[in-house]
Amino acid sequence: MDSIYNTLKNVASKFSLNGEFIGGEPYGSGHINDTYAVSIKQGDKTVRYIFQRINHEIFKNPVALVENIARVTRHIHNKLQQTNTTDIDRRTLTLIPTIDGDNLLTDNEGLYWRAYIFIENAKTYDIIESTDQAYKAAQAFGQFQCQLADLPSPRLIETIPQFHHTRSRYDALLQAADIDCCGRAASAHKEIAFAKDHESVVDTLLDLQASGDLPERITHNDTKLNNVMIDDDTGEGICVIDLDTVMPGLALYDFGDMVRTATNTGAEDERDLSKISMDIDMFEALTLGYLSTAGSMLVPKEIEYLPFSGKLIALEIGLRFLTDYLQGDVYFKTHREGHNLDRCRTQFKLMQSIEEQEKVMQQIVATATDALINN
Ligand code: ADP
Ligand code: GN1
Ligand code: MG
Repeated sequence: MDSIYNTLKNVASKFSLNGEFIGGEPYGSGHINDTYAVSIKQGDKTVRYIFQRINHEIFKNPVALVENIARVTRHIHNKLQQTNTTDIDRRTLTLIPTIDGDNLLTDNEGLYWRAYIFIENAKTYDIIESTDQAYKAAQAFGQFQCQLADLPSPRLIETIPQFHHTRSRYDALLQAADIDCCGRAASAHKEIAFAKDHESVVDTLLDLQASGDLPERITHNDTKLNNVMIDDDTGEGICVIDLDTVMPGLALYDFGDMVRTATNTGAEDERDLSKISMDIDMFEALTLGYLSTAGSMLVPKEIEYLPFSGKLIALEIGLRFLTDYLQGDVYFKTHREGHNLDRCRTQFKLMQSIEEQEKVMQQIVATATDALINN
């Protein structure tokens, strides 16, 4: 038996799963944690669970992180119960406790594990397939923000401080380019120049937050399309997942990351940049879906900056991929040489495409907002 099998078997024995471990395999395409689908025989049924080894190089305080997730999922669970929802464990993540009653397991090697109920009959998508999917995903992320608007205090902990602080991301890039520890800056000189040319964008939302025009909310902060499960039968965005970065943030960071991932006509790591552009129909679907759930909660500046947010987040994630490339690929999982540079290039190409279409995007938001007010 291989070592993953033995590791998962050992980890499974520490969680309250009431059954016999059958096997497990790596699952999904996330860039940060190690995710596994694990099968457990319970009576005559085989039931799957998601096991995740939390990347503690990135998430420095896994105990507090899982406590955030427990609070958030409990809150949503209670809300769903109040509306007599029947399939609650498909509509919010459900942590499985360890046999000691904790939400987190520390194994013999000091690695951190958690387990979730597996949401069956639903999938995540790395690349969008239809405008309907964009609408439904945005609806789900908007609903998630609304569900958390009345989470009781205390404030959630910041699992990664300054996660969406675009100015800090920009400064980190300049520093990495300056130090050039891996001798890669020359191969990325065009991308570094692109970043410098767009410095004027990086403070926009931070300034609006500082002036009080944008409120702090509880946000997801990683609203990639593949962080919402889409129901196989109904196409509904049934459950928002990947809750490691749920913390105080701006609603626009969430909408921006939806735009970055759901409107891109190519893959995040596509090498043929002629395939990368912003699909305006997807943008319209995202706008309508998001406003259908979160619209009544948003303040005017949040609505006004919806088109801008996609451009900002494409730039910000591009800066992060580029920084990681220059630092030797120490943050994001990579699967080939130059992977992070390829990812950076798609983000910058996407940003350009958004800039070219910003006027139309603004019209779409204006029309959608009028419709919201008149309904
Ligand atoms: P990462 O932080 O590495 O992106 P995720 O939490 O997003 O990890 O999980 C990776 C993938 O595993 C998701 O894209 C999804 O396909 C799958 N997944 C995660 N949680 C569940 C779940 N509870 N049920 C079914 N699939 C899940
Ligand atoms: C990471 O975990 P995953 O793959 O959903 C990253 C996001 C980036 C994204 C880029 C904690 O998300 O911030 O936008 O990759 N998550 C973290 O694809 O850094
Ligand atoms: Mg994910």
